[in-house]
Amino acid sequence: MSYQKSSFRHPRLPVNDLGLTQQAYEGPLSTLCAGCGHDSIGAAIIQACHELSLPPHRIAKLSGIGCSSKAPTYFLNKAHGFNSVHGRMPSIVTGANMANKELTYIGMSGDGDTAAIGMGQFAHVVRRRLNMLYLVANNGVYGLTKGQTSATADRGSKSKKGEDNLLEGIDLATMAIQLGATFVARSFSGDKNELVPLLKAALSHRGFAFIDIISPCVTFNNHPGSTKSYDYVRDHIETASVSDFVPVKEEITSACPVGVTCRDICLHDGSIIRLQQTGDDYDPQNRAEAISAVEHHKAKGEILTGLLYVDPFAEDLHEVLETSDTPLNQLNEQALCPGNDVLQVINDSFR
Ligand SMILES: Cc1ncc(C[n+]2csc(CCOP(=O)(O)OP(=O)(O)O)c2C)c(N)n1
Ligand code: SF4
Ligand SMILES: [Mg+2]
Repeated sequence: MSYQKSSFRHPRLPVNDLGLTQQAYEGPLSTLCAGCGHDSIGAAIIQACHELSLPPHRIAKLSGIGCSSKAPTYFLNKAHGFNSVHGRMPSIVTGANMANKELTYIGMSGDGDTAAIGMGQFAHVVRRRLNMLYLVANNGVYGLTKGQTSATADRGSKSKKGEDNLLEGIDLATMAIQLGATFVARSFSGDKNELVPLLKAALSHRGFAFIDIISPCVTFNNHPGSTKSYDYVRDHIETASVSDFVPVKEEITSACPVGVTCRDICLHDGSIIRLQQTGDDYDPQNRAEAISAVEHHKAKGEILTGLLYVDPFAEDLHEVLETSDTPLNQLNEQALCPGNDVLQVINDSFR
């Protein structure tokens, strides 16, 4: 169900390179609970896609089942959309991406959708390095089905009724790094300043980009004792590196602040991720270091956010499989059925 949203916007709203205001990237009014982190993620996606000047109709948003998977309804109204079965978004996005490599693919999932029923699918889409942005809106509960503890809930955190979670939580970010993701970050729905540049960098990355976004559920998991509440996350965040994203068209004008070390990582299209190193000299291009840094901070009760790992020049699945440059729906009959002579050559090659 969706309600009417006023279409009035200030006439002097800024436009992007396509001449579009942010309104062209919005969706209908959200029916999620007021204050749900998932809507803040939606707002960050709208801002990131607008600032990158992505044509909205060249984006495909896909999801599974859950409040998080319902959230794409409320952004990118003009994009292609597919709300799939619980935990099955990776299969659908793989099929769509293999058939048409020209769209920008955004998969939105939840911690239940990915870390439980969809875990097998998640592992393989990461391993295949599909060229997409995979987001998990991680609230530590099954929000849609009224707040059962999920597989990402931290050991020792308490449910709303006060029960201890006795089991170890799954860390999807370290898992994604281990499984071969080539861009991995963690962020917080309540920190747009960090999230928007990460989304822009992830959308510009060629290969499998994963962002684990802690996204509090205000209805079932925002109490004292929860480690996915707004208060807890704000008090325990440690940033690996503050990142800024400079698209290929723009000149880098911002100088590094005095006393801060900056590291620029150039992506395949020439755009740049600028990292301001904080206390530790964190190297996001070192897989082993990334995993141990996440574990090290977790052991101290901290949540490490920011860009955790990136391999800017990795191959994506299309390159590995040497797929057709032309989307399948644009191949003509001659290309699809080249005739008996070509068939004969192929058959001979197997003899
Ligand atoms: C095959 C199947 N099993 C179970 C369900 C019930 N179900 C719906 S959403 C959901 C969990 C959603 O949790 P999460 O992905 O974390 O999303 P959230 O609502 O927390 O954003 C479950 C178990 C279902 N819809 N389909
Ligand atoms: S139940 Fe939780 S996750 Fe679902 S919309 Fe409400 S606050 Fe968000
Ligand atoms: Mg959840």
